[in-house]
This record gives sequence, C-alpha cells and structure tokens, in this order.
Amino acid sequence: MGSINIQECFDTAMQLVKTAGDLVRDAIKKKKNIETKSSAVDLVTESDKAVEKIMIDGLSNAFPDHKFIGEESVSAGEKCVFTDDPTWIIDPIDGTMNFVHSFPHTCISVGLWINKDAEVAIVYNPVLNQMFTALKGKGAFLNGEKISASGETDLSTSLIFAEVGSSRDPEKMNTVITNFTTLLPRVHGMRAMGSCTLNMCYVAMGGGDAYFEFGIHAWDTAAAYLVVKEAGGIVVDTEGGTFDLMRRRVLCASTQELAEKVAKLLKQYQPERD
Ligand code: LIP
Repeated sequence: MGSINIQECFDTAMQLVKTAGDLVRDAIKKKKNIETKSSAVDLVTESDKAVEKIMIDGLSNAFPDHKFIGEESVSAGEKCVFTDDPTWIIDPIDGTMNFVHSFPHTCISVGLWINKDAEVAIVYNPVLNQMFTALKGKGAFLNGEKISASGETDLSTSLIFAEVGSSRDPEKMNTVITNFTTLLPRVHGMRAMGSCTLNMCYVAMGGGDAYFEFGIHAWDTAAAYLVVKEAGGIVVDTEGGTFDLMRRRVLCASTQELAEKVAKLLKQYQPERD
C-alpha cells in the first residue's frame, strides 16, 4: 500500500457525502420502504442502502486497496473486520428511526481509520445543513467554523444525552431506565434525540456536556470520535477506561473530570462485540 494522501481522502469523501446528502434531504419527506433487522425497532430503509452504495462504490473506486465497514453491508452478512489497513467506517443514515419518522435529526457518518486510529471524519445532517468535519491534529469544525467542547466539569449543571437504543432485551432496557433514574436528579437535564453520532457531535460543539450509550456499533462512533477529540472533548469506555471501537459502549464528555463523574454512576451493560 502506497503513502496515503489524507486531504485527497477527505475531499473525495466530502464530494460523495454531499451527493448522498441530497438523496437523504429529498427522501426524508417521502414515504419509506422499511425493513427490520436485529429487532422490530431496528430499522433499515432503501435510503440507508442507497447511501451506503454511493459511499462504498465511490470510495473503493478512488482507493481500491482501502477496506470498508458499513452498517448495512454488515447487516446483510458481511464480516466486521477491523485491521491496521485504511478502513472507511460508514453509517449511511445514523438515526434511522428519526429518518423514518421525518424527525430531522439524522446524519451520514463517514470515518477513515488507519493503524486503528481515526484520521478523517465527516458527519452531515443534510436536513438541517450541519456539516461536522475533523482531520487528526487539525481541529473540529461545524460548517467550516471551529468548534469546542463546553469545558463543563460539574455534573449538577450538565446537560446529558442518553439513548434508549434499538434493543428490547429486558436487561438492556433495565440498564437504560436505571441510568436515567440515577442521573436525572443529579443533572441540569437529559435528552434522548436518537442519534449516537449527532449526540457526540453536539458534545463536541458545546451543545451538551456528556453522552453515554450501550449497544451502539463501530459505525455510530467512528467519525464522531474524532470530532469530539479534535474539539477538546473526551471519548472513553462507559466504565471510564480506554475507548474500544468494537466494544459497543461509549461515554463522551466535555472534560475528563465530568467523564469520570458520569462513569462512576452508570450501571454497566456489555452487548456482544462488533
Ligand atoms: C442508532 C444510534 C442510536 C441508537 C439506535 C441506533 P442507526 O443508529 O445512533 O444512538 O440509540 O438504537 O443504533 O441504527 O440509526 O444507525
């Protein structure tokens, strides 16, 4: 594999994301063809599949030796193989449930990881025209303007994002409810807006102070991980240790101090790894 031009990777992915964004912006207003995946509330539409095809066809044309992990390809039976090779990790529509209901909080998420480290991130909500971008070491941006995490350290004045997720496994649901019950009396407010990727990007832009979820996948966090880090935020495991992209648990926060305070209070849950 030759040397990698990161700017060329970013520019190529950006063009494709804009094309895919046009498709999503148009499709969200229309009737969707919906199928279910791991549960009756884990949904996929023809638009998820179409966006993933645009991204993988375009990127593999430009970078034939790069690897891919795509939500819908994995759901269709492909193995989720994460190596040191340049790997594009794609969630064609994060917040599919929102998309299905025309709730305009949904995005395309594309991350490039090389040697198991995040290098390029593009997260695009075409409905609200929010384009989050990051390159390793170069900061995080929303529509071209630099963004920063809030710097909040105090739990009692924090706005926390959490999600209910798409599993109806009783142990998982109990974990979700327990964590809401524990945190709610201790914080300013809690929100569950239905997109892991956008929750993380909102922490990155200082629109909230922390977010945690159990049961997300690598494609939900791969791009937003870099956006949060480049915005000066923290991404860790829900217990507070090193974040593991394949472990399906995430806690991100504006500061290390706040991350530790949240981690200490969370009831833990371990889904099957990606
Ligand atoms: C969604 C996540 C969300 C989670 C949902 C689902 P999808 O991703 O962003 O945080 O609660 O269950 O996993 O399936 O819309 O790409």
